[in-house]
Amino acid sequence: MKNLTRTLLVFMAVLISGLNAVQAAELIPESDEAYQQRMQWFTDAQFGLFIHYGVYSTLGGEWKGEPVKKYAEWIQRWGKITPEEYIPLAADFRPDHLDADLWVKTAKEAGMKYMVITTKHHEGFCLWDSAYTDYDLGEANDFDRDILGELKAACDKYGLKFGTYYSIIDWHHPSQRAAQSLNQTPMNDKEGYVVYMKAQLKELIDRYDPAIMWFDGDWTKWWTMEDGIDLYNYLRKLSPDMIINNRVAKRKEFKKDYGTPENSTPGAALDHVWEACWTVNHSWGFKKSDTKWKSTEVLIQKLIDINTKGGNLLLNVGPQADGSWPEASIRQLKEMGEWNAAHHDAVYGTDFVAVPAPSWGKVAQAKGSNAEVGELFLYVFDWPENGKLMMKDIAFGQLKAFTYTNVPLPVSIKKKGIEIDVSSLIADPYATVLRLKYSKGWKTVGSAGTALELSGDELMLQARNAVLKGKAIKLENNSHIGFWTDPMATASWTLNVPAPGMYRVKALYACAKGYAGTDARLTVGGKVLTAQVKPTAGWQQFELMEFGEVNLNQVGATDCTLGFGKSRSKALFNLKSVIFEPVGQ
Ligand code: FHN
Repeated sequence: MKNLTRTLLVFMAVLISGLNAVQAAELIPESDEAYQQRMQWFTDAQFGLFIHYGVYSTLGGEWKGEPVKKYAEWIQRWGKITPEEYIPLAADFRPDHLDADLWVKTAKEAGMKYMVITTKHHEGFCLWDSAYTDYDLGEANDFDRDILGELKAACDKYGLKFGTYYSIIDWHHPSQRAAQSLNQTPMNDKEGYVVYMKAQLKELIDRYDPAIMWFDGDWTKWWTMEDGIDLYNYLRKLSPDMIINNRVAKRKEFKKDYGTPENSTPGAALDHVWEACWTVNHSWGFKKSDTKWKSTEVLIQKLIDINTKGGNLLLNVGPQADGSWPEASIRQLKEMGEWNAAHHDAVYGTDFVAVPAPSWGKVAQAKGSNAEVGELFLYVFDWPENGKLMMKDIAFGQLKAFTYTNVPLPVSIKKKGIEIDVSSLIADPYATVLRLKYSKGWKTVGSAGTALELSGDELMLQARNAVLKGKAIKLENNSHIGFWTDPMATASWTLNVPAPGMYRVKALYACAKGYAGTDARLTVGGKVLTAQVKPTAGWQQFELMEFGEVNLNQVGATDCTLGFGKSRSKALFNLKSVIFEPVGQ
C-alpha cells in the first residue's frame, strides 16, 4: 500500500514541479521593502545554533577502530566505506537521549535566536519519517519519535526560530549512488531526483513550518543556477515568509536570501545579508578524536567580529548519536551566554558602522544612531598596556566616553584621533565593551587604509590566526605579521575548504620601497604559488597582491604556508591576510 501511495505522491509532485518549471528562469518578484521585512528577524538575531546530526554521528569519525581524516560527516569518503557497508548503520542511529527541551534551552541561554538542524545531509538519511524513502528515522530502525517535531515545539516554547538544513547532494538516492561518496558524484536521473527533493521539502514545510531552509552541496556540477532559481521560486510559493540561504543555487553568484561564508569571516562588511557558519572544533559531525576546541575568548570575539560587520554567526554543535552533546560545547555555549547576557545591548542592539577599523578590536553603532547623534560600542580585545585607548583616523563634534555600565571615562581629542583613559578599569577576559556617545557628528580623517571589497564567499586567513615559525617574524598590534626578515621564517594556517573548485589567491600586504622585490611563496593543498612583492606606499599602507589561481579539490582542512621564495630582498612584507576567492568549479 505504501508503495502505491508513494507512487501517487511522486506523480503529484511531478505535476507540481512541472508547472513550476515554466517560471524557473526568473526569480519570484519581491520588493526591497518586502524582502527587508521578511529578513528583519534574521538580521536582528545575530547568533544561531547549527546542528550536524545523522547516521555519521554513530561512528564519531572512526571506522574499523581507526580515526578518519577531515569532517566526520564525510566518513563514507575518508573511511572508504561502501554503500553496502554504510546503509545498514542506520539501524544504530537511535536518539534515545535526545532532550529537545534541553537542546533548545541551552541554545537560548547561549543567546542564540534560531537553530538549523541537518534534516538530510549528503548521506541521504532523513531525520523525519518521509513518505518518499525508507532511509529515514521512521523505517530504518524502530525509533518512533518525531525528533524534528519535538525540536520545533521546543523552539516555539523558548521563542527560537526553527530551521532545516537540506543537502542537494544525496549519496544514498539511486540517482547519485556510487561506489564511493565523492565531491562530484554521478547523476543518472536528475529530473526524478528534483521531484524527490521538492516532495521532501514540501513534507518539511507542511510538518514543521521551518523559518529557514538551509541548503548545501550546491557545488555539485549537475546542479545549475537555473535549477536553484526554480527551487527557490517553488519554496517561496510554498512558504512565503520562509528564508532560504544562497546555497539553494550557486553560492558564488547567488546572494538571496543571504550569503553563507563558511569557517571564515569576511574582512569587511558586505553589500548583502550574510551569516558565517563556524565549527567549535574542526568537524561538523561528532568526531571523538577532534578535540581542537576553539576557546570561549575566540568564540566571543568571533561573534563580535561577525556582528560588527553586519553578519550572523551560526555556531555548530555535533551531537553524539544518542542525542547527548560534547561537554566542551555545553561549557562554551554557557560561557558565551553569560557574556552575551551581561552585554545585551552591545550584542543585539547594534548595526554596522563604517569607522576606520581599530587594531585593538571592533566597533559597532547602537541601533537608531545617525551621522549627527548616536552611540558607538567599542569592543576591546587587546587592552592597552599604558591605559590609554587610541581610536585613530576619526574626529567627533562632541563626545563623551563611558564603560558599558555607563560609568564616565576621561576622553581627549588628539591630532590623529581620540584617546580614552581606561587606566581605572580591569579588562574583561573575553572583550571589554565601552560606549562613545556623540553629537554634532563624526568623520574619518587621515589615511584609513585599504577597505577590502569582498563578496562574502571568500575564505580569509588572518594574521592573528597564523602559526609563526622562524627567528625574525612577529605579530604586530594583533593586526599584521611584520619584521619578516628571516628567509626561513614562515606563517601557517589550516584552511577549511567549504567546496571544491578553483580559488583566486590574494594577500593584503604592505612593503616599504627599499625592501620590496622578494618572491613570496605560498603552498596550499600541496600546490605552490609565487609572486614578487612590489612596494606599497609604506609599511602601514596595505594593498592587495595576486598569487594566481589554485584548484582546491578537497573539502575540509587544508594546510597553507607562506614564506620566502628563491629571490630575496631585506624582508618579505607586512601581512594582514591571505584571501581565497572562489571562482567556480
Ligand atoms: O560538505 C558540507 C559539510 O559536511 C558541512 O555540512 C558544511 C557546513 O556548512 N557544508 C559543506 C562543506 O562546505
